[in-house]
Amino acid sequence: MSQSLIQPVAELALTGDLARPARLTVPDLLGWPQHRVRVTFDCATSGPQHHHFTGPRLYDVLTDAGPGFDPRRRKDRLRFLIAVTGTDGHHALLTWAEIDPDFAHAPVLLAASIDDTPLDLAGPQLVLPQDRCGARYISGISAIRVDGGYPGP
Ligand SMILES: Nc1nc2c(c(=O)[nH]1)N[C@H]1C(S)=C(S)[C@@H](COP(=O)(O)O)O[C@H]1N2
Ligand SMILES: [Mo]
Repeated sequence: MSQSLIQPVAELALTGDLARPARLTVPDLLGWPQHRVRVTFDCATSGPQHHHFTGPRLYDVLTDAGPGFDPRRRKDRLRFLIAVTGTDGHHALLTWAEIDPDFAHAPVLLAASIDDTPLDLAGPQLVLPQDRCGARYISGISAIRVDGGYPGP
């Protein structure tokens, strides 16, 4: 009856080499420690953009999903890729080592809000303060796949 009034809630699928694959909404992301960052990035078509974002660390969310490496062996993590896809098909890769505190420790966020506007309906946005260019700031994230490739020796 009132079905047409129900707003679609964006869901993010965490899949791949994970012990605990999950489907997360933006409100679910508020369950991790929240970080706030101000960033400037350059867009090739519209120039410098300034925003502030809040949300959990990508590292914290993915670690809780149980990536399939031996956490005691640092070298075992180096084969893992993180593939991030938006609802429009925009797609980018990170490596696990990029966000791992034992390696590059980049403070990448899975933002739940942009400029104090919640992203509940649009879906979370990837925030990479280390990037000069805006192209990996994927908005409307629908899927994150963790891929360990071939097991190491
Ligand atoms: N889903 C999705 N996210 C995206 C893009 C896109 O095409 N699709 N473009 C990227 C690019 S090139 C830039 S510069 C920033 C633009 O962010 P803004 O629209 O807030 O300026 O979003 C990034 N995120
Ligand atoms: Mo851009």
